[in-house]
Amino acid sequence: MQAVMYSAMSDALRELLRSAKNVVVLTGAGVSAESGVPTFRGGGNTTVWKGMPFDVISSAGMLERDLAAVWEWFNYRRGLLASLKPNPAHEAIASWQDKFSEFALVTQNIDGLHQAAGSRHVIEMHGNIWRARCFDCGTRHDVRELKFDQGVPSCFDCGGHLRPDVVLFGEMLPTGAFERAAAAAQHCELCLVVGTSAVVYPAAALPEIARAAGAYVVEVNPERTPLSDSCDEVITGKAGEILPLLRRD
Ligand code: BV8
Ligand code: ZN
Repeated sequence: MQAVMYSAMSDALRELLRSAKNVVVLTGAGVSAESGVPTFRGGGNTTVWKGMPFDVISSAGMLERDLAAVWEWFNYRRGLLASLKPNPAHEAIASWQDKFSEFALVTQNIDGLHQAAGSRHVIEMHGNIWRARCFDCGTRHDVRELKFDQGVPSCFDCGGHLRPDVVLFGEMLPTGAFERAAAAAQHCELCLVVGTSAVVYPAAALPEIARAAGAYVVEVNPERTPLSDSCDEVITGKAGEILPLLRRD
C-alpha cells in the first residue's frame, strides 16, 4: 500500500518537499476525521443538531437568539471531542514545522488536535472550542475543565456572560488571523490543502492567494472539491495515510 501511495506523488512534489524553504498547510475537518471527529459536509452525514443544520446553530443569529442553545451544542461537541486524539495526519504536520525554514499551519478546525499533536503557532481561523470569551470584559478562559451541562457560564473575572471563542457563520474572523494566513500564503512555495471542502470563506480563498503568488498547490482529500481543478496536484486519499508519506528527507 505504501509503495503505491508514495508513487502517487509527482516528482515535482517530491522535489519541492526536498528543497522548499517556505511551506503553508491549510487544514479543515477532514484532517481530524480519522481521529473520530465528525466532518460537517459530504459523506452523507451533514451535521444536524436538534433539527437545525450546522450553519444555523453555529451562527451569529442563533447566538443572539439563544445563547444557551449554542452552549448546549458546543458542550455536546466538547463531550464528543474530549476523548479523541490526534491521528498520523496531525503528527506528520507537527513534524514538518521544524523541517522548513518558514512553515505556517492554518486551520479551520476548532478541535485543538493540531496543538495536541505538537504543532506550535497554529493560525486558528475559526477559534477554538476549548476557549470561551466574555461578552463584557473580553477575557478569554480555558473551558476544558469547565463542567456545566446547561445554561450560560459566567466570566470568572467579571461575572458577565461567556460565549464560545469560536467564529460563527456571519461573524468576523479573529483580528489578524486572515491577514497572517494570507501573508503566509503569498510567500510560500508549497501550499498543502488537507481535508477541506473549500466552501467556507475567507479560508477557502487562501489556496488561490498562494497559487496567484506562484506557489505549487496540492490538495489531499478522498473527494474532489471546488478547489481541485485549480490545484497543481490532487492526491486522492485519507490524510492519515497520505501525509506520513510526504517526507522531507
Ligand atoms: C465572514 C466554527 C465576514 C463554528 C465555522 C452571509 C452572511 C455573512 C457571511 C456569509 C454569508 N454567506 C456566506 C458568507 C460567508 C460565510 C461562508 O463562507 N459561508 C459558506 C458556507 C457559503 N463565511 C462566514 O460567515 C465567515 N465570516 O465571512 O465574515 C462577514 C461577516 C459578517 C457579514 C458578512 C461578512 C465565518 C466562517 C466561519 C464559520 N465557522 N466553524 C463551528 O465549528 O461550530 S466554519 C465550519 O466550516 C468549520 O469551521 C469548518 O472547518 C469549516 C469548513 O468546513 P471544512 O473544514 O472544509 O469541513 P467539511 O466537513 O466541509 O469538509 C470536510 C472535507 O474533508 C471534505 O472535503 C471531505 O472530503 C474531506 N475528508 C473527509 N475525510 C477525510 C477528508 N480529507 C482527508 N482525510 C480524511 N480522512
Ligand atoms: Zn468578563
